[in-house]
Amino acid sequence: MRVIVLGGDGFCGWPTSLRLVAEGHEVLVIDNLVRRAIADELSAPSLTPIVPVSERIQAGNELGAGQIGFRYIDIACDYPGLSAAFAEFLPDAVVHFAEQRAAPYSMRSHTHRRYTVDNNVTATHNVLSAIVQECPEAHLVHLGTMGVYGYKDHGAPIPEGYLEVIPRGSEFSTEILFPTDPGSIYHMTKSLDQLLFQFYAKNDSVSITDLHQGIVWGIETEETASDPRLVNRFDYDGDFGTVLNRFLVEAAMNMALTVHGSGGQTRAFIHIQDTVRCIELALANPPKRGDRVRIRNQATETHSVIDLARTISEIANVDITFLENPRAEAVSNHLSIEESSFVNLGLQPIRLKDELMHDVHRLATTYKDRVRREVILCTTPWNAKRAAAIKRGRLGTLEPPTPD
Ligand code: NAD
Ligand code: USQ
Repeated sequence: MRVIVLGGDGFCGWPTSLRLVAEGHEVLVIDNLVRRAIADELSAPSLTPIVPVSERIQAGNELGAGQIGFRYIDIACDYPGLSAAFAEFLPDAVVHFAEQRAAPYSMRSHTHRRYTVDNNVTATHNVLSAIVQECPEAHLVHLGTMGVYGYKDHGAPIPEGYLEVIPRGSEFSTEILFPTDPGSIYHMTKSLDQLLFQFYAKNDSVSITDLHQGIVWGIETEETASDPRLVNRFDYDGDFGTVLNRFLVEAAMNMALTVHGSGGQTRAFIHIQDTVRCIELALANPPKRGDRVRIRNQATETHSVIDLARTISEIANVDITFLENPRAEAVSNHLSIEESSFVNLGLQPIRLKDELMHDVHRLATTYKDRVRREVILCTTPWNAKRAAAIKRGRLGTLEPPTPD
């Protein structure tokens, strides 16, 4: 298959590109390297020493089976460049990772809010438009997020995209997109993406899979671990570090685990190796042109933040600290999702309990000296109320705070 990977220099995009090459596909990575630039802006480089993209690509080509190439294109700002790349490469499939993906970063300031919306929504629309213009047969696989649905209790598992409703007074049922209720500017852009997909699937019969992914954790995949030049990026700072990966680093550093609020927030998780596998499975099972958007929930486990903290605290013998939550989010929630789609296609999920200790050990032994403690705390309040709460805040207590 000929596959374009948009955002192929990032945390999920790089291991996916390598897996596709290892499987013998021809891959073109397109990236504007903005994630590397944002790491400089935040003075928070990847924990792992990632090499320049040209070296990565060279090493990727030594993997064997397939070929990998690279183009530097800003897919939100350079539509002519993007459509020319599509016209030249003529992909069978396009995998779209190229968005600003950190919720806290999207809530930093008006500049960051506007950047996130401009970048993500325009990027997605440009990709759809370029597919219609240059390669209408191509299958688009997009990385969406479980967080589009928000974290109120739904009373039933969140389905894979659609909800059956019978409008009052009607005798007929219909299926609508499961209602979104995003909790950050970033998550809102993923809700907006969904409407763009719905339109282009209907109007232009674009074949689209939208993967509603949970929080990705873990350090490496088979391919990224096979050569130091192929090492994946790993973020642990207050904006881009995600909760479980941050806890792994904190444990490796013998620091207390930073739980926001009481830790009752329940979220969906998936290991990076399973992310890569799910994308392979999605590519192998495209919806037919003319079908509605295929939405798959891409997560393998749900856990509350406090349960994760307790598990890691036990295995690594570190404390837990409860911090005033900078985010405006439910103090606690239940979360249940339908997740049969990928298991039915053959996914055998990696379980958190089996891998955690391996990752803590790997971080502690290999990368500990590169950790910058000053970037760990999450400091961006999501609204004025949260800013005030942090000012009068309770940092570093060892008992859970009482809910607001
Ligand atoms: P990342 O920031 O590591 O990678 C994104 C890549 O896209 C970066 O290399 C960046 O330079 C590139 N990019 C961004 N805007 C671009 C533009 N305008 N033009 C060209 N390249 C651009 O993020 P990630 O963790 O790899 O996430 C990839 C996707 O998966 C995102 O869409 C994210 O929303 C989704 N996702 C991630 C997670 C997670 O836990 N990491 C969970 C659920 C969903
Ligand atoms: N949290 C802590 N302590 C920390 C860091 C986070 O308690 O040190 C809490 C947060 O307050 C939040 C939860 O952990 O309640 C999850 O935070 P996160 O940063 O791990 O995840 P999130 O902001 O939701 O975003 C991440 C990715 C995003 C992806 C999303 C999937 O950055 O790209 O879309 O996970 S999901 O959450 O399913 O929407």
